[in-house]
Amino acid sequence: FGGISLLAENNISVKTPWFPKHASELDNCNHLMTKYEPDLDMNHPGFADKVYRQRRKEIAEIAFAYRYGDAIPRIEYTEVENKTWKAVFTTVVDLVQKHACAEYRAVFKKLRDENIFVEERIPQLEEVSNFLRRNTGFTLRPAAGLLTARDFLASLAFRVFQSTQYVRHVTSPYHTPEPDCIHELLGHMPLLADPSFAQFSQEIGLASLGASDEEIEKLSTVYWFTVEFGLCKEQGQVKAYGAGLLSAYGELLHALSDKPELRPFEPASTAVQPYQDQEYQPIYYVAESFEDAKDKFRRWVSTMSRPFEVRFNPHTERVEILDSV
Ligand code: TIH
Ligand code: FE2
Repeated sequence: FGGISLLAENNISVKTPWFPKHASELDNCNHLMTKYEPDLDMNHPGFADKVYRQRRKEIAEIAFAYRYGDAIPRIEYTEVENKTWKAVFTTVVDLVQKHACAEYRAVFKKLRDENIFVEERIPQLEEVSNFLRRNTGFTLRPAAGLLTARDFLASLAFRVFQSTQYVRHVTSPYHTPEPDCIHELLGHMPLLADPSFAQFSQEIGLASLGASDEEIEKLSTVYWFTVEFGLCKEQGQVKAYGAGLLSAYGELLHALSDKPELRPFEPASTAVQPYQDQEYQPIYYVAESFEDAKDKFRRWVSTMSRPFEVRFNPHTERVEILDSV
């Protein structure tokens, strides 16, 4: 394959940070950022709630014990947890029709038709993982909380999405600053089952493997303004595709109001825009389409400094390293 040859692993420069080469090595990619944990953050709505914190610990243990190849353990969600889900789900059902992009709406309908998304109970990660597998080959792994950008992005390279399994505190159903399974399910799952979007997500992941710390920061910023908070055009209208918008009714309405600033998605400038993870975003980026976002992203990634290329082999679930010089 003209000019490109397979590189032995020990030929990678010693300066390249370690990265997983096989999906099983994602067992090592579970480092947490602790900034929004209910135990540590006094502003967390669960800070004073002992029962809530105990529940979070129980569910976190499942993620820590999880190993590649395991089925994702089932959680018996409590009545309160299911009630929180129902509150968010019923609002999202109404808003989606008007404000979500067509790709999201299509999969959302499929998830309802297959009885995976129902009002009364929180879907199990295992059933959603199986749904994704048959649509785009994505699968889920349980995560104990907010992961480091490097670990989280690395998993995307293998079409693996690390998903939290606990539920936000019942007193703040419509917005939480940390991810929870309602955000993962309503925000992320529909688009991970869309082929074009799944490809885009995986490419961000592939670009992150072995990247420098500065490049990881840029990639996670691009991820933030696209996968988490992206807007896109659809027949002259602006629609939401970002997961943080589709799981949080307050911010969705804010994003589509005349308050925030909207800018065209341009990876080079988007990647260096400081972002806001406590409150609503003051700035959103609008993509022309997923295909256009992918094209622009590819062109930008090709300007990055990594001295090798990577390619995912889905048959072996292995990342192959290609010398690009
Ligand atoms: N703010 C989102 C919600 O309330 O559903 C959750 C998050 C999005 C991005 C990071 S955390
Ligand atoms: Fe998210």
